[in-house]
Amino acid sequence: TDNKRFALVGNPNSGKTSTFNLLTGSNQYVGNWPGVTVERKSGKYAKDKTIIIQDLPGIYSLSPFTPEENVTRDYLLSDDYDVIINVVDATNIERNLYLTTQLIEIGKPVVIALNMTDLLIKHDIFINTEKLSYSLGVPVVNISALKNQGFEELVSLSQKARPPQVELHYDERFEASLAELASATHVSNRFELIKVFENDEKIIERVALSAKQAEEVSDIIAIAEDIFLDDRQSIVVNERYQYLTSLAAMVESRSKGVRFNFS
Ligand code: GDP
Ligand code: K
Ligand code: MG
Repeated sequence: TDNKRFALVGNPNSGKTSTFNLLTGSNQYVGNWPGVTVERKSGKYAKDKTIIIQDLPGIYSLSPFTPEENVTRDYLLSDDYDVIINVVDATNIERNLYLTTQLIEIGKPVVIALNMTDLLIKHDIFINTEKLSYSLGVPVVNISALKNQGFEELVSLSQKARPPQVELHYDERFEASLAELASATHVSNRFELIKVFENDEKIIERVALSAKQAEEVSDIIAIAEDIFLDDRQSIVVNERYQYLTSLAAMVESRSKGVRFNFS
């Protein structure tokens, strides 16, 4: 079909519902996700009914721990959509982009809707969206769901979005482990590779490692845990935070805050 399917994803309180309501108007369908009591909302773009928008539960991470994370993750790993629209609270990018790193690793087209931009002046925050877009390899659009600004550009960029143009690069030692995991297995998708590193049971089941591969994976990760003096899940969390700390320092300046090294 000619339909384009957008998946709306973001942290709780990033403005997803406001964004969904503005895009869909009264063209909304409310139900439940199968098997869980998590509300499911989808709709059509008010100005173009060939665009289908799926709202997803607000989450901080694509871990398999909460029903919301599970619903969002299963959906994002399916073929039921074309583009991820990641709603990000512009007043809190370092925290919000933690989820973004994972969304980008899935490998499907991602567009960042930088929301709450109406608050930036008041909060004395400046964000260089071009640098942010370049660093993450995905388009970034300034929006304000409060003021209904930026939505036409958001839709138009989302319609032509391509898969992420760069691979987020972590610490060399971690990258070396991931490269070893990739060559010891048939897993090449970045999201799956990192989840295998984390020992994510569902993903390991999904990629169906052979017994021999699973053994090699265990060895590679045991070595990494020795080198990092940390456990596999914490290693990944720390890698993401380190990446985001330096990204935020590069793209954001807060005149009353802690960062002065904006260039
Ligand atoms: P959700 O949890 O991601 O669905 O977020 P909501 O859409 O419910 O928004 C959370 C809160 O932020 C609500 O009080 C909204 O009115 C407010 N909000 C959403 N978008 C904006 C925005 O662009 N600017 C401002 N100032 N507030 C917003
Ligand atoms: K949310
Ligand atoms: Mg909501």
